[in-house]
Amino acid sequence: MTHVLILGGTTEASALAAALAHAGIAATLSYAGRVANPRAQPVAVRVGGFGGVAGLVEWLQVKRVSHLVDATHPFAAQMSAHAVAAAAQAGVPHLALTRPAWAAETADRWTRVADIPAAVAALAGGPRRVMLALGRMHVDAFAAMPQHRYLLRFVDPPRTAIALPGHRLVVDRGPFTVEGDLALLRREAIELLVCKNAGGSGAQAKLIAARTLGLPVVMIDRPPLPDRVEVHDVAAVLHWIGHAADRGV
Ligand code: 3Y8
Ligand code: NAP
Repeated sequence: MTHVLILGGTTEASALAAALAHAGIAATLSYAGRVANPRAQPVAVRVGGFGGVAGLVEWLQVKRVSHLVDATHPFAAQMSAHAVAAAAQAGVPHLALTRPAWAAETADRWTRVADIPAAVAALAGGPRRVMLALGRMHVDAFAAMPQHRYLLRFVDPPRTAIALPGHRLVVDRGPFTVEGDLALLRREAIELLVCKNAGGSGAQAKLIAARTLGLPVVMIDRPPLPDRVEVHDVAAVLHWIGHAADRGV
């Protein structure tokens, strides 16, 4: 009996859920519970942490999961490490559905940095109008560079005060559009963009808009992820599920 667990929270996870629902393959999409109203899905949804690797192993066993697809965001490194470990312990086939990292094009003015602290350090210097397109989780680190005027974009209104003097906040969820992000960067007279190398299409609009406006970008490289088999499209996942089923898993 096939039951696919999708670790979600990305455009690709939603596309996979739609394909599995269309194919009539039983699936559950899992959210961490980070935002108030995660996108509705055409498959069963569960929300919240599993309780570490042990909790995920138990969930895989109790729910008789036949295939685990990690379709989380490339910066969800802890979830991805837990998924590899739990799948191995539970003997459940594991596949990652990811999107290739963005690569700078000739017109791009990227400064690549390794992580959030390096992105903060890259903002040393005189005051500028900076868009932090990082969501809510890492904003406080930028209080170390209070000289800038920051534009923030969150999925949900903040639950606590934002420790950044002189910030503007936009509450909006992607996927975003190039025209929408062009208008935003122009309206806010943004001079520098800080973002993660998420890859994919859902977060890419701001990069295309920055390129159009000739804006510099501080690009945060992805954290290290465990070794695993990765595919970049839904069709490859469906094939894997079909093929894995042939192996009687
Ligand atoms: C909860 C579930 C789908 C998935 C859509 C993608 C695209 C739109 C663009 C900017 C960058 C950012 C952020 C972003 C994008 C997609 C994708 C993506 C970036 C939702 C969602 C959940 C989250 C969690 C949220 C984080 C935050 C990051 C905002 C759903 C909407 C900045 C990542 O408030 C919080 O705690 C938010 C936390 C993790 C990063 C952060 O550090 O704050 N995503 N985003 C998932 C869960 O609970 O498990 O409602 O759809 C999903 C999406 N957000 O199905 O269409 O595929 O990446 N998400 C980044 O890429 O830098 C916004 O503003 O330009
Ligand atoms: P993370 O730091 O890698 O994971 C921290 C803990 O959150 C995990 O150990 C797990 O808790 C729980 N968790 C994470 N993703 C989960 C999921 N899909 N289902 C159930 N539990 C989950 O994760 P994160 O970076 O906070 O990302 C959380 C969610 O937001 C993920 O769904 C991710 O795809 C999505 N997202 C993240 C980003 C980003 O920039 N980080 C961007 C877009 C979307 P337990 O240990 O208790 O199991």
